[in-house]
Amino acid sequence: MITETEAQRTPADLITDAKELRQQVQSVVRDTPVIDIHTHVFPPVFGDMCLSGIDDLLNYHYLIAEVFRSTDVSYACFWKMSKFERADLIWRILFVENTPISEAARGVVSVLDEFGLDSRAQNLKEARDFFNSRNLLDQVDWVLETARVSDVVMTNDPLDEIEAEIWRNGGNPDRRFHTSLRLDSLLNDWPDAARILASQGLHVNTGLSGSTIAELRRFLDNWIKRMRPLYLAISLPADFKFPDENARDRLIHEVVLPTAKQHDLALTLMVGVRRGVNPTLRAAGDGVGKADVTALERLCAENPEVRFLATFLARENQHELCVAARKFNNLMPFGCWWFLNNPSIAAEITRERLELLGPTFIPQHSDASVLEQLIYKWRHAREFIADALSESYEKLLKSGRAATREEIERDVTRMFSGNFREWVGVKSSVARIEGVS
Ligand code: RAT
Ligand code: ZN
Repeated sequence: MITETEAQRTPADLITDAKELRQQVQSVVRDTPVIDIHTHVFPPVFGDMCLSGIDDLLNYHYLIAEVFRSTDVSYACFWKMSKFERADLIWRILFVENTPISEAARGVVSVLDEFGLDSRAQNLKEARDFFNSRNLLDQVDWVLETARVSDVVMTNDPLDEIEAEIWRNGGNPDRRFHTSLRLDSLLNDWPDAARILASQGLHVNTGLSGSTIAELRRFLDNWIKRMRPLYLAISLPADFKFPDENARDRLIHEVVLPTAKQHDLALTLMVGVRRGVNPTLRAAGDGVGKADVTALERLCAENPEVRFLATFLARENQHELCVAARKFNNLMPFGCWWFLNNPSIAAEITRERLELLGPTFIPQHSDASVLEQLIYKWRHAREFIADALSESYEKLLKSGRAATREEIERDVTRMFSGNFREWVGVKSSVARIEGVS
C-alpha cells in the first residue's frame, strides 16, 4: 500500500498503477529483440531445407496430426499426395469446414493476419500468389524484423548427407543464423550412425572398441571447426537414465562430455519424447512421456564445469526441472517445448519458473520449422510471457515495491537474450552475436 507521503517521495519513474504496469510490461515484451535458441529454420542457402510459404505452413507436422482427427482419408492415401494436395486438404478440413481453434491452426491465422491475407478464403489461391511473389531473401529480413528475432539457432546434423554437403560447399553466410550441433543421429541410433561413419572411411565399430571413441572425437572436432556451433544438443526419450548401460551412455561419457569440456560448449538436453508412437504419421507420430529429472541432476552434479540447457516435454516434469535448477547453477531451463507450447500450459510453466527462479531462465524458443512460423510463435509467446511477468510485478507492487520501466527492460532483455549469451559464452551486447558464426 502506498501512502500519500510515500507517493510524494516516489521517483517519477516508479510505476505505481497496476494498469499502467501491465501496459508497460506488454510494450517491453512486445518490443524487446529475442534470440531464438532452438529452431529448425534455415536461410535460403540451405536450398530445400529452407521452408517458407503457405504450403509448408500447412504441411507442418503439428497440423498433419490434427487433420486426421477430422477426416477419413487414410494415412497411405495422404502420404501419396503431393505437398500441394496435402496443403489443400488440410486447409479445407481445418480452416474451411472447421474453426481453427487449436494453437497450431490459430498460428496459421496469425501469420495470414500479419500479411493481410484472408483466413476465411475457400481455397489457397490468394495465399499462394502472395507467397510466390515474395523474394525469399527479402522474406527472411521481413520475418525476422516483424517477429523481432535478432538471431536464430538452427538444428544442424552432420550425419545428414544433404546438410553436410552444404557445409562442405561453404556453409552459411548469414550471420543471423547460428548453428547447434545436433547429436541425435549419433547417440540415439548408434548402429546406424556407425554404418554411415564407416562408409565415410572412419574406423568405427558398433561395439565402440578400438579406435572408435578417438575417431568420434576427431569427427566432432572437425565438425565443430566447420560449423562453429553455439552448443551441442540431443533430444532424449522419456526413459533416459544417467548413468545407464548402453551405447548412448558410453558415447555421452566418452565422447560428448569430453568434447563439450574441450571446446567449452554448452550441452542442450531435450528430454521426454517418445519417437514413433504412431510411425504411420511419420514426423507427426511422436508422443510424450514423463521422464526422470534425477538423471539430469546427476549429469549436472558430475560435470560442474559443463553448462546445461534443458527442457522437458511432459508437463509433469516442469516443477522438478525448476527445483533442479535451484540446486545446480550450471543448469538453465528453457522453453515450453512442442506439446507444451499452448497458451494455457506455457503460461502456467512461465509463472512457475518466475516464482522459483526469478529471471534466471529462458522462457521460450520457437521450434519453428517454417520461416513464417517465427511470426506466430513469437507473437503468441510474447502474449503469455507478458501476462505471467505482469502478474509478478503486480504482486511485487502489492508487497510494497514498484518497478521502473528500466528494470522491466533489464529483466526481459536478460530472459530474451542475456541468459543465453552468458550460457554460450557470448559477451557481446549487440543484437548480432558477433564473431560466432
Ligand atoms: O517441436 C518439434 O517440431 C519436434 O518435431 C522436434 O523437432 C523437436 O523439437 C526436436 O527438436 O526434436
Ligand atoms: Zn526442435
